[in-house]
Amino acid sequence: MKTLLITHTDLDGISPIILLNLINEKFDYKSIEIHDIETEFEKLFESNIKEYDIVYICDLTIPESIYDKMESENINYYVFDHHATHEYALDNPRVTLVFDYEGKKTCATEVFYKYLVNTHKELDTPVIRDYVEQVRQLDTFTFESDKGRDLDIIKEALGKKKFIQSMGRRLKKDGTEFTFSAFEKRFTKIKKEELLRFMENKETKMFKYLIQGKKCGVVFSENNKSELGNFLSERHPELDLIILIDAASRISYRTCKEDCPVNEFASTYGGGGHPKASGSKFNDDNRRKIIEDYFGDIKELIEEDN
Ligand SMILES: [Mn+2]
Repeated sequence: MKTLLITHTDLDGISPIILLNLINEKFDYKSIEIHDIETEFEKLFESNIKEYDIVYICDLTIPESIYDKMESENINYYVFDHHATHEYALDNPRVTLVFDYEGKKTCATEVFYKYLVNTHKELDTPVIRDYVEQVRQLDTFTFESDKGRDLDIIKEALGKKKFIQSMGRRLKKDGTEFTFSAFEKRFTKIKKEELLRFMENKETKMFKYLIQGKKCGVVFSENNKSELGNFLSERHPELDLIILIDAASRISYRTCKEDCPVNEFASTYGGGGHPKASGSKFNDDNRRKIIEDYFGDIKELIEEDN
């Protein structure tokens, strides 16, 4: 049987790969960015997606046009997700979309884990359960300890491939919980201190604007956007939300407030996401405007074919 897993690139997207490895099934995977979903699926339709007996899709909100295409091409797909923007697919029997389990916000890894564990009891160990819980805490920003954050730091440091290998090995171990090595503990402590200095510095460079009647803190950042957005929102209760501009890629919206759903705010700009964490595109036209505004009377060079 040929299996393909299509998933997101963050910890919640990578972890389904680790879980699938644990059941020793052979499979291919593709981890893709949200803004690349359409082009990546386009490529898959053009190449070999039809060769797979089963296609799992995790942690990605799939546009309706791709659902239509998968149906018409008779793809045997199963989707596992937790994004509110995906709500329109709730009635699709191939889609397992869960926002919370008994009031506790969930993540794609947990939704997929619950599916796998039904038929693979070997995944039902304290170490794997704890790992999934740490991914959930990180992805939903509902921390009970720092372990989820530490996992993400280690993922960033190791890179995707090595992280998948390393976690795969240790999730097979016995124990009462998921644990870090002494080195990892020291390493994550230093990285968290570094992160705090970074966020405090960004705080001093935050602009404040009234946008759509909301009090917004606006910062430029390419890194640590979730941590930074949450940090600034907590430190500035006078603000409704934090806007993080990553000019090379996208705009993120974060809040820790219950009464200011940033996915609604983001939808005005063609974006979406969760009530407390959303994003919208920042495209080449937006970037050109910055260049033109700054440098004034300029002319873009168009490459010519010779
Ligand atoms: Mn997720």
